[in-house]
Amino acid sequence: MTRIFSGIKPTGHLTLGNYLGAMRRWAAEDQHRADALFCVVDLHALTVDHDPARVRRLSRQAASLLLATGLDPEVCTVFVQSHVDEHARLSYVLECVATDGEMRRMIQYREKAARERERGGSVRLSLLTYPVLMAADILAYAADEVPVGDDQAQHVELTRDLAVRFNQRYGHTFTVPRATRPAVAARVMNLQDPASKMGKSDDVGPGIVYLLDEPDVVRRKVMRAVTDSGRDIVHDPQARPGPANLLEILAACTGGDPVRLAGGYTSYGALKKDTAEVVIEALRPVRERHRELCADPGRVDEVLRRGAERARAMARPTVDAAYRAIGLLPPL
Ligand code: AQP
Repeated sequence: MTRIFSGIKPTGHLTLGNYLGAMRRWAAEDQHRADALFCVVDLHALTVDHDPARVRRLSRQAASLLLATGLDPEVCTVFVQSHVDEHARLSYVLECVATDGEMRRMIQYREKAARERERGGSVRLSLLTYPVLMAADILAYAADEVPVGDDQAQHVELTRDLAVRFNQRYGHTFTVPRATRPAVAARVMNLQDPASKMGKSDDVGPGIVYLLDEPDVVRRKVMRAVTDSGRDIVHDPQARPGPANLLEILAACTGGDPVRLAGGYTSYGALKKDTAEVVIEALRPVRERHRELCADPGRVDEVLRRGAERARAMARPTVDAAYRAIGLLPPL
């Protein structure tokens, strides 16, 4: 059976980008067609300046939201990365296969490191090595597929390279995974700055729709989205990123095609109004289920406890095999 792994980083409140680019597909399709694992990758949240209490809080919230989007713990495995030691164990071994040049070429590293430096902060070493830990997350489970948004495609490519290199040098150990992306909304853009991705750790609040935003907040944010002075409405992400972003969001929420949808509008006002309403409807059940789960925290704890147990049992044989293959003496 196909094995799927994907994760979500508790670095901020989850956004419409996370939902349309990744989470929605995990719940609607991936968990039903494969042996799927979904992980709150909390170790990755330590790669930038962080508040420990906030990371803990956001990790719980991310786990609840994963369940609220429809992941069924009877069907798939939902867990927290730091609860399974195999991720960190394998990451070190993969660091012995990766090169520092490879790490420095990663776009997310370059962008985030530049942002940290601009703020006058220092860049954590873990930010540089984060893609190796992500490779470990994936390879530990022998995942065949990694459903992600566009921004993570380069990291999955690196994971493939590391798996192939390890297998060639030390003998076949890892499954070589491939990234899968959604047909639309693979990169939801910031509504106030459609040249930038809608990222959860960005500070530009009005351009980011959060999964737990109240309907009137969603409506206000979408109605204020930056468009352009063009008269016609077309889907052209390069030349017309603002309208294209709205069309992608509308298409993702309605199952339509952004190019065809563009033909049905003659004003930005109508496009924004329809987009706001479909987003509100798409998020409504998620917010409702999340509220129910908040009232029953023991349920989420139990899901995460069982998930970690299952994940540990799946990861251990592969990680042990990697330790043996690379030349480490098994425990005596
Ligand atoms: N704007 C987006 N459009 C489409 N997909 C997106 N994803 C994130 N933002 C968008 C996808 O969501 C999954 C989980 O993302 P992550 O938690 O690993 O964080 P990220 O990719 O680094 O995205 P963020 O939300 O922007 O986090 P920060 O700001 O903390 O770096 C992934 O599959 C991602 O592709």
